[in-house]
Amino acid sequence: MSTYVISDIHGAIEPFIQLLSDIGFSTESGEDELYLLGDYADWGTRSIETIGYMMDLDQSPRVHCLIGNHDLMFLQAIEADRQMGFPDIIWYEANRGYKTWDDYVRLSDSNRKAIYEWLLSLSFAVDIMTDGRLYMAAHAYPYFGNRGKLGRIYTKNEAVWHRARSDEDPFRNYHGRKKYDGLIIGHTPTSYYHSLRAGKASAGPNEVFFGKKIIAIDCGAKVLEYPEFGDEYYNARLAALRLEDEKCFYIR
Ligand SMILES: [Mn+2]
Repeated sequence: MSTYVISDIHGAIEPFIQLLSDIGFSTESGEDELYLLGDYADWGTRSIETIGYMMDLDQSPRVHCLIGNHDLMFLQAIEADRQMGFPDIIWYEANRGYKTWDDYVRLSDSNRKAIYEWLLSLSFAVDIMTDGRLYMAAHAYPYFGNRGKLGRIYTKNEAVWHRARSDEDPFRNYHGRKKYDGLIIGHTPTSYYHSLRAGKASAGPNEVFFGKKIIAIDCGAKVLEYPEFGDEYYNARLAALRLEDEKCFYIR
């Protein structure tokens, strides 16, 4: 049994399906587990299709979907639209959600309701135990719900938005009983962490980043449809990390 983690698909549905094929993950057979750390939507033009695909995958008990900041913004736009008759314009302007929203409003009422309920159902963090190691996976930062003695409050907002530092122990303020070996996150492209470690101003490689307590896996797939981003575009990839042997699989 293997455990795979993928994050920040951002509408890149074709590379994602190819990556699943490359790692041999299927909901039809096998016993591997797949953790998806959020940001299914925005940037890529096939975001609604991507969300639909994730909703199907998520039917499997071996697939575990978390929420990202883009999925949360999408959810908040849906809720604003329901309450006020229009979505949050800031979400539109700043976060490349135009196409997601345009496609969403064209869906049938039942499909819109299904997306809304699926987004609402997503978790902010999950524990992953494998080979005697305990990880927490979240889109950006730990979240513990209301359980345990936390020492300080970890918020849902931080769980999807907060940028973990490459050298920090994100569990330093957690005083619960569990002993976490590491936090696995997406959200921040790994080139950022590699360039910080190298002390360079230019971007580092789009490779999975292994820090002391964090493992970052977002290899920048959000710009796969944007050649105008230059090097960022040419280096953009989608990564799958296999936890048991820390082998990384890449596709673009
Ligand atoms: Mn994100």
